[in-house]
Amino acid sequence: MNLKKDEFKKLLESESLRGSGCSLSEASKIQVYKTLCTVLRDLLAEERKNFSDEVTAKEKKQVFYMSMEFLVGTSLHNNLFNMGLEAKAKSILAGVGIDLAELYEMEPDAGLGNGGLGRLASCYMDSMTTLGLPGTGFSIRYEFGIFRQKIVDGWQMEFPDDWLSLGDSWLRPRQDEAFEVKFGGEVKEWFENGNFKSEHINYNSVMAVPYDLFISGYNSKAVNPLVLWSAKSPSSASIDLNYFVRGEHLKALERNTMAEVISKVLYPADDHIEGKRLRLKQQYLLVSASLQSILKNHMKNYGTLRNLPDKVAIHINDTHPALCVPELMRILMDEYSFGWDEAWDITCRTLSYTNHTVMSEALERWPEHLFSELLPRVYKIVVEINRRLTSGLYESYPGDVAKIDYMAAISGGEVKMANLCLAACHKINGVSKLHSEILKDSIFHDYYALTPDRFTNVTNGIAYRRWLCQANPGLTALLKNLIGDGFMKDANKLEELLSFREDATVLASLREVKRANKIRLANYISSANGINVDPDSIFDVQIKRLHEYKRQLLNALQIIHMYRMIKENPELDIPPRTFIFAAKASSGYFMAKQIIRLICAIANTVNADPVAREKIKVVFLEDYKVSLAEIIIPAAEISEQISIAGKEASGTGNMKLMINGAVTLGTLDGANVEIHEQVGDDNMFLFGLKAPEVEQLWRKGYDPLSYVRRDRELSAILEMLTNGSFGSNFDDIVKSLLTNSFGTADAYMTLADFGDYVRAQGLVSETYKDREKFTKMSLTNIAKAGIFSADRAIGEYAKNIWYMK
Ligand code: 26Q
Repeated sequence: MNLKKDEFKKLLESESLRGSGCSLSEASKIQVYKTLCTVLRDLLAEERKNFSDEVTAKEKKQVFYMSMEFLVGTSLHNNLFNMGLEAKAKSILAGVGIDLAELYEMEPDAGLGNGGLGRLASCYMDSMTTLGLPGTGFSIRYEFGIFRQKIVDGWQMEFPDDWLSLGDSWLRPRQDEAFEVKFGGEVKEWFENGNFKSEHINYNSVMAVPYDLFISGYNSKAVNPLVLWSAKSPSSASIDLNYFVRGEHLKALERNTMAEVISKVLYPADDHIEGKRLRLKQQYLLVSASLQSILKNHMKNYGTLRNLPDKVAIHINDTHPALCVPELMRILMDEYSFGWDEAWDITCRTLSYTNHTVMSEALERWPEHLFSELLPRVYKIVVEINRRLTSGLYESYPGDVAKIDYMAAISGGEVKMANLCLAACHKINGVSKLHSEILKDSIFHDYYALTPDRFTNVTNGIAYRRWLCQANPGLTALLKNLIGDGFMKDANKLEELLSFREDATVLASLREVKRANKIRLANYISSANGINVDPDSIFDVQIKRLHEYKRQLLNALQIIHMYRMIKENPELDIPPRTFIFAAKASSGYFMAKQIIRLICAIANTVNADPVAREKIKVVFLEDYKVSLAEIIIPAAEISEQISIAGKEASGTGNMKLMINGAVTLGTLDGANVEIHEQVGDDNMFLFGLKAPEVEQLWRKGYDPLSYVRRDRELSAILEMLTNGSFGSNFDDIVKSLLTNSFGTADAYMTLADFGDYVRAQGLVSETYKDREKFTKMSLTNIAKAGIFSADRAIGEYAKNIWYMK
């Protein structure tokens, strides 16, 4: 951005005077922080206006990315970096005695998401903007984002994340552009001159107020908005006078607060679905307000909705915004008088859908009675969609009632959101090659067989300018020295690094950069956990949501094995290792919380053991979030990606770690398969059953006990979980591995993969002894990571799914 330092300073001084009533040099740190954010926000708002005017004038096609989650993280560093203002800001602030880095540290994360899916949405906003594509994100302005996690005696405790106290600075409210969203009530239906009519009556209104969070692009004129809806009760309903005049003043306000709870808090679950009324309200608030605003704007620009699919693409990020299907139908028919067939054609050609999971417990379904009571008009539309859908299916699969039931939008008293998307969307994609194949072969097979052309793959990608260039300035500077700065706009250029693979000086510099990052992380660990770790040990990290399928437990069991080996032979010749974990568990997920407790217990035992702690240390860092990931990832050397094959749709942490030079220790699952395609056997540590082998073993009948019987070491490790070796008992974990009576013991085959995992871990230790060799592996990973740029992924979405130029 073309802003001279003295102009920038002037803007800051005048905002300081306006907002804080004093000059920059007199302002407190918080005031300076807010001043800086406000100035940047207003600059972005101005650029946004220019960009949006250009898009409108040129009648460019726009994409709207609908997602219940955007894990934005912090924005100050990102915006200064993208706008080319970081050095100027630093020097202006230094002039008033403030270190810019301290302001970075003050900023709360905007944690409006749980994990992978939410962060992916944010990475995609960044790329769309850098590439100059007109894209708008739509989500909810949760007052409380993902909970803050504290660990007390190994137990996860959850605390509210009150991010708006400071995070508000980035948001620009548009109070007078709210949309009305209708809940409850009844539907009146009649015929008028032979035409079917319907009216939604006796409903409760909630107003959705938009807040813009402007997204900057790297060295780009484009600015895109992330629009966050906040629920507010309509002014007419804010106080119920009937109650008020009777002196029941609190009761008079009840309806008011009931409306506003809709956007209070993010649901902290990313694994199983909860059929909660409030969650459905959140989804409808997002969908209805967003679609109303898209259509209103389209009408303003084009005066018709007939060309909607040519000018607008609406993307459904997992099934959470699947209500887009019936809601778009509703608005087209009820508010713009379209007939069913034309409305359906427009709807199908406008909408596309990404699936992010194959786990059946995560496929959303809603009890029909709840759905019809809360959204009576939308329900009627779903019923009609389902009637037409199933009668079509009877023709394709005559008499196959089970199949039709499985594919229906409504069956067994439930509304099935994935099937609604499959019935309507013109494109459906998975998020890695393997995952997209699994969708076609298994869970979505019946739809795939009917319309194969609708199914496609877009392997996930990451905003590497955040995860490499901003988070790892040391490595970025080295790369610029070696290959120039072309890679900052074109990640494929990272491949030029390969020519330095045999260059001992470059390898030494790479090690030096990594060591500096490890020291930074070691300092963080020491201040956060009071544990001193050795920066010359291998930094081995597993950072992701806690879930049984991701198998943090497998990692933990292997650490116990290493601990036992060291106790048996204190002279054991292995390079010292620091195991670093960070993970939040869904609040109601008992087993996940037990696994956190186990990791913390192992940490306590190992770190206190004078012999073992010379060789291994274990650290569980609390409150995993974007800004913590930005500290851990640049320091990582081993990236643990050890999910059971077939369950991790893609993973994106694997890509962030790879581009920062960590070597993957993983199964052939999700995007690990494609990482392997890039770097080959020699530059990663593969182990474990492959997806088809997992399937086969299930069919054959998986017996976890047989592994324990065969392997005395394994049985000794499990015994330590129940005999108090780690302070307390972990009977529930052992039970989940061995004795579940429904044939679902060890559902994620931890014991089946244990042996091969131990072998691969041994190879990691052996390989690391040859530092030169290990550094070459690391270099190769950096060089080959370009394909995992979100720029590539967004390019594919734009071309193959959204049909944008
Ligand atoms: C659903 C209903 C009610 C409450 C919560 C939810 C819910 C919320 C979040 C269900 C799922 C999620 C998040 C899923 C997720 O993050 N999936 C991950 O998506 C990444 C991006 O594609 C992949 O890389 C990961 O493999 C996948 O696990």
